Amino acid sequence: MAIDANRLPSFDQLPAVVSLPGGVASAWGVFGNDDEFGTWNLATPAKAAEAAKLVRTGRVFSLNLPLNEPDPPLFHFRKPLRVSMFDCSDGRRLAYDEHLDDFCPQASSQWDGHRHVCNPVDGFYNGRKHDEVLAEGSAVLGIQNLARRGVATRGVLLDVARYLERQGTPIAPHSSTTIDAATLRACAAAQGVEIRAGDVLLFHTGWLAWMRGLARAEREALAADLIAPGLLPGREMAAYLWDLHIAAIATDTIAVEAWPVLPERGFFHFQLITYFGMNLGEMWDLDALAADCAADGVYEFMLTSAPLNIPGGVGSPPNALAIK
Ligand code: UVW
Repeated sequence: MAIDANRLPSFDQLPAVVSLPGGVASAWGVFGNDDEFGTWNLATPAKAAEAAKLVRTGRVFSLNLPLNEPDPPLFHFRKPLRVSMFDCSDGRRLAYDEHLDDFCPQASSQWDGHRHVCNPVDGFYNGRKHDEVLAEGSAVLGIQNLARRGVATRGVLLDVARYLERQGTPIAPHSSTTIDAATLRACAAAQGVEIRAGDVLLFHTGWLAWMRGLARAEREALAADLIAPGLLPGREMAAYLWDLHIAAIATDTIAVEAWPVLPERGFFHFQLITYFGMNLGEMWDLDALAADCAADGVYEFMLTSAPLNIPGGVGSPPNALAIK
C-alpha cells in the first residue's frame, strides 16, 4: 500500500481507544487492515534517496552498545549474554565458531518491535489477537518484517541534554525527569532542524553515558530500582509524535518514556507500539553523534538499521548507523 503522509489523518481525527485511560488514540487500519509495518510505511524509497543526499563528509557513527552491556541487564527478566567459542577444527586447520547463550535481543541497544506489548483487551498492533501472535510457529508482527525491509531514511537528532543544560535546567540522569512536547519543539527550533514525515527521530538525554560510567555495584543498585528520564506520556506527546508522521523514535534511555511507569499516566508503549504501530529504539549510543552534531551544527543525517532476521522476533539490536 503506497502511503502519502500528507493524506494521513491527524491525531485529532484518530478514534479514541476506550479500553485505556489518558486519551490514547488508534491508528489501526490507517496503513491497511493487514499491515504489519505501522509507521515504517512512512520510511519510503523517496526517504532513502533524501537521506543519501545528507551524506557529505562520510563520517559514520555506530549507535550500538556492545551486546554484553549494560551489565547486568537492567530489567531482571533479561539475562546477560554468554559467548562461548567452540573448536570446529578439521585436522588440517584450527578453526572456531561460537554459541550465544541467553541472548536477549532487547537487553542492550534495541528495537522494540510490534510484538513487544499487547493490550490484554484489544490485542497487538492492528488488532492482531494475542493467541494468534503467541501461537507456536507464528511470525505475525515479527521483527523479520523490518529485517527484510531494512531501514534507510533521514535521521534527526534532538540533543535534549545539551539544550536543557544551556537553559539552566540540566537533566538529572538518576531521575525520572519527563520531557514534554514543548521541550522537543523548542529543542528542534534552537537547533534549527525540521522534523519531516518518514524520519527516524532520535533524542539524546545523556542517561546512557551516565549509566555506563557507574561502578558495577551502582549498576546493580540501579537495576534493583530502575529509574530513567524520558518522554512525558499523554495526549499532547502522542499528538505531537503522530502529527510529525515520523517512522520511528529512538533514544539513549531504557524505555523512551520516563521510567518507572506511573499508573495515573499509563504505559506510553501502548500508544506508540500497539496503537500507532511505531517501533521504539532504546539504549542507543548517541553520545559521539550528539557531540559531532554540536560541533558542526548539523542535526540531520542518513540513518540505517539492519535488525536481525529473527522469524517471529519481538525485537532486535538495531545495528544502526548515522552517516553525515
Ligand atoms: C519494557 O517495556 C519492560 O521494556 P523496554 O523498556 O525494553 O520497552
